[in-house]
Amino acid sequence: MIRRRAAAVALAVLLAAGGAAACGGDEDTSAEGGESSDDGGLSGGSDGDEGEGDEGPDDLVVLEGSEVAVESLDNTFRAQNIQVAPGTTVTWTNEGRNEHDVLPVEGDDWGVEVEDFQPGDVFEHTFDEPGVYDYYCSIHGTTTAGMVGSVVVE
Ligand SMILES: [Cu+2]
Repeated sequence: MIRRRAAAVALAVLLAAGGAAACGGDEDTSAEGGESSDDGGLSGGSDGDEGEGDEGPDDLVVLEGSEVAVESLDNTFRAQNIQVAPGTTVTWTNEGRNEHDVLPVEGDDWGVEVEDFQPGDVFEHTFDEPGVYDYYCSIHGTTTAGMVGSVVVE
């Protein structure tokens, strides 16, 4: 969503400025509602530099709206696991300096190859059917580890 995107851009600017805090600043502020069961809320608020190590499948970010965004940055998808309503268009933007791809773990009816997902590139797909759509970047991950993500449509 807009705010999250802005935050990512700000982070990218920071990185471009030479900041070494590569994986930090994972703001959860765009997660709708007050159900921050995993986090207990952003305590501190000191420009959090927590790293993003343990975003598991439990860390499902519910995104509302007909169009939602996922960033591909520093070899992670952010947010990694999202939940959207059927008919939602999910947009992946390569915000970092590395090339990536977005490949479904099952099937091949959506996704983007590396040549079309260079830094600055955008890929979007509309998910009409309810289901769990796991995906990964074959350059920085496998189907089960590394640069992986999922879209839960329900
Ligand atoms: Cu990648």
